[in-house]
Amino acid sequence: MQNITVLSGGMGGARFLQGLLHGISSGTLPGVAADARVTVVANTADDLWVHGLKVCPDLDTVMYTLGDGIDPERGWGRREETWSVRTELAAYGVEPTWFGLGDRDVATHLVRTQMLEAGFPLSQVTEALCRRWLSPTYGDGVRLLPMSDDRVETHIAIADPESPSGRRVVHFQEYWVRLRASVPAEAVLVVGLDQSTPGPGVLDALAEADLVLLPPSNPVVSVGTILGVPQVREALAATSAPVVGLSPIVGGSHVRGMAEQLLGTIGVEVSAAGVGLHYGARSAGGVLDGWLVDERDADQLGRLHDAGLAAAAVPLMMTDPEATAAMAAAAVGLVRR
Ligand code: FO1
Repeated sequence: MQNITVLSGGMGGARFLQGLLHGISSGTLPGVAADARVTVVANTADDLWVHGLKVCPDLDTVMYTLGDGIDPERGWGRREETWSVRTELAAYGVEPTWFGLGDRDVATHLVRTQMLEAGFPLSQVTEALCRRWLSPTYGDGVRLLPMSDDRVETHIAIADPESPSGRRVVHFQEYWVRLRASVPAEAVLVVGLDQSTPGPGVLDALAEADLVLLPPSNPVVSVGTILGVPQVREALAATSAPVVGLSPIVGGSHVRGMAEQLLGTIGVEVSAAGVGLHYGARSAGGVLDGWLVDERDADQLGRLHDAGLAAAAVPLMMTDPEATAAMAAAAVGLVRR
């Protein structure tokens, strides 16, 4: 198995990629060559223009995590970070103060914003940033592709008694960072998604893959948005590669983030089987061939098998790269011909 394509959000996807790459380099993935290449197709709908800078949280979390620049506790932004710019902006009373940019992180956004304003597409900007963060460690073994070069942004409709419609819409980052997903999301609106085109290399990465993996990223606002880019679903349905996902819901709730809230919003059962059935079996018009659930959810395997999915129950806690590599090995093993 030479080419593995991963559809990734931020923290969950980045942590899974760490384990996948650990498994590849240590030769513990059945049938996967030690020089297998990984292409990451990352969600860009969490992106935000703030203080005149383009911030791409999921791209940066993958890039910093694989480049060992991530702050391991936060799961986003840089390790050994300082916050002088954030403090100075707040001293000027400049909003939003609820979204913090670290000083080191600001340099990434300055480089990205300058390149975008010079006319480079996000895919080429990302490639340039990855020459610093990924190439020294992985050479051309890892590629990070934005799902699209077009502007796509997730917004959330929340209740607002003051407004005539009884609702108002906030950017996903405000919903998550300022509101901590503490109020019901009445609707998820991904602005620009229907008009977006897959970024350069994305459709080829799906068509030429020997394996496609859906890590335990948010099935609504991360993997869900990638699947919503026109032509991506069709490419998944058409690829000769097996497609395997890992459940982000364990024991009925998300491990981290706000998947629970958003699954409810789109009417999907908050369970390991619920998400697997939501993605659906390729044999029934969905996108999956296999689905891994945590051991605690083994009682849900029957529903998945009935839906035409290969399924197994394995430990799904990404506690360290070895544990995560075992999850990746289980995913490969599930569909190995
Ligand atoms: N998350 C927070 O909880 N608070 C922040 O102030 C914050 C700032 C931030 C800046 C850059 C960046 O790349 C990510 C940042 N995040 C912050 C995390 C971000 O909300 C998440 O990484 C994703 O968007 C959700 O998956």
